[in-house]
Amino acid sequence: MTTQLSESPFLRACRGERPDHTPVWFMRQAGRSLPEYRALREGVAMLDACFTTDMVVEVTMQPVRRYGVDAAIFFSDIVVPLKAIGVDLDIVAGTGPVVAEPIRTRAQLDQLRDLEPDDVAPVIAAVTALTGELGGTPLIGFAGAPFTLASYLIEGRPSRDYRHTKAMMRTDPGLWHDLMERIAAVAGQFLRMQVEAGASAVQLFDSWAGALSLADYRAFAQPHSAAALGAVADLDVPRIHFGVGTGELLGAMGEAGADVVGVDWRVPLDEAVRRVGDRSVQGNLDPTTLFAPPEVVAAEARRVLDEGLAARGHVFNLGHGVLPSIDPDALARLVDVVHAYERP
Ligand code: 1CP
Repeated sequence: MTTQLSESPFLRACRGERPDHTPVWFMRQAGRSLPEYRALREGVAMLDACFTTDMVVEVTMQPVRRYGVDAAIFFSDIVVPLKAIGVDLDIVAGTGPVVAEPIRTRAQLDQLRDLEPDDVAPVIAAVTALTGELGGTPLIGFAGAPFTLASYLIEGRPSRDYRHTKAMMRTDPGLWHDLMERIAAVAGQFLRMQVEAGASAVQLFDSWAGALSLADYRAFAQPHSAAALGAVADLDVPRIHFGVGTGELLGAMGEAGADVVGVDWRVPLDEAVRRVGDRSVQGNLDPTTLFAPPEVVAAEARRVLDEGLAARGHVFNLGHGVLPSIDPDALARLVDVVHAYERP
């Protein structure tokens, strides 16, 4: 890793340092809200785009060029490694991931094999190409956490209540833990391949873990997230761990092996810091704030930055992803506000 990269504001903040400006990037910055993304994706299915090296490189670069964010998030999807090991699934426009035959039995679990480099060759080629193109800007690799991936595999599609997922968890804990172990292995393998190809940080997305109580999270999800994060523990890259509605889980998510805990907008960052202990935090502007006038966005962003001063390191982000209808100019202004912020 070059000095320019290892001393970048993003990696410094992940390590708990205070660079000259607070680094900022946005979950889902690459994608739907950008006209240049929509133009490129015209007539190309989401999963086809994810397996086309040139397209992955270009879509990952678009927000870096437009906004001057401090990190790039790799353009892919949490279901890509599952598709790559042969799970029959698609990403349906307007819905999200849909699995042809939801996984509910041990025989189906036994079909889930390890991820091999050849399965994701065009994906990993994009990581390599991006590392060159980005220069001193860090690339964040990512994977879905076992609980969130399991929710898609077991429900078969996005769910409101995760009834089949939780039913398996409670009625057949043996099957549940074996399935989670399998998924954690695949997620960990995917993270490791991205880092070995040049990604300089990783984020584990447990977007739907907030559906669990703290006790259930600790019993049924945390050990498997810890295993996925553990797969890159020896590679010396910061590990970010993020979920939505996970205020009560923040301490446990930190303990799973995160250097940085991602916080949604429901818990103020100074309170989040009390829950995660001696770790950096990432977040946490409510994405819908971006529909308000610029002066309101700026004031809310400064509040988040003020609250973030309680942390060892703070990476500015939204509390969840960019919504498709958010005006890109509002994001560009937000980056300027974060970069101009001076600590009191
Ligand atoms: O056709 C399209 O453009 C599909 C929209 C889309 C995009 C742009 C999907 C379908 N995925 C993505 C890219 C994506 N997904 C990225 C890279 C871009 C970036 O972040 O800038 C990442 C990191 C993800 C991760 C992802 N996929 C998560 C975790 C992050 C989160 O937002 O919570 C989840 C839960 C998914 C599943 C998924 N994929 C797509 C959709 C619409 C969904 C959510 C469906 C649901 O509500 O369950």
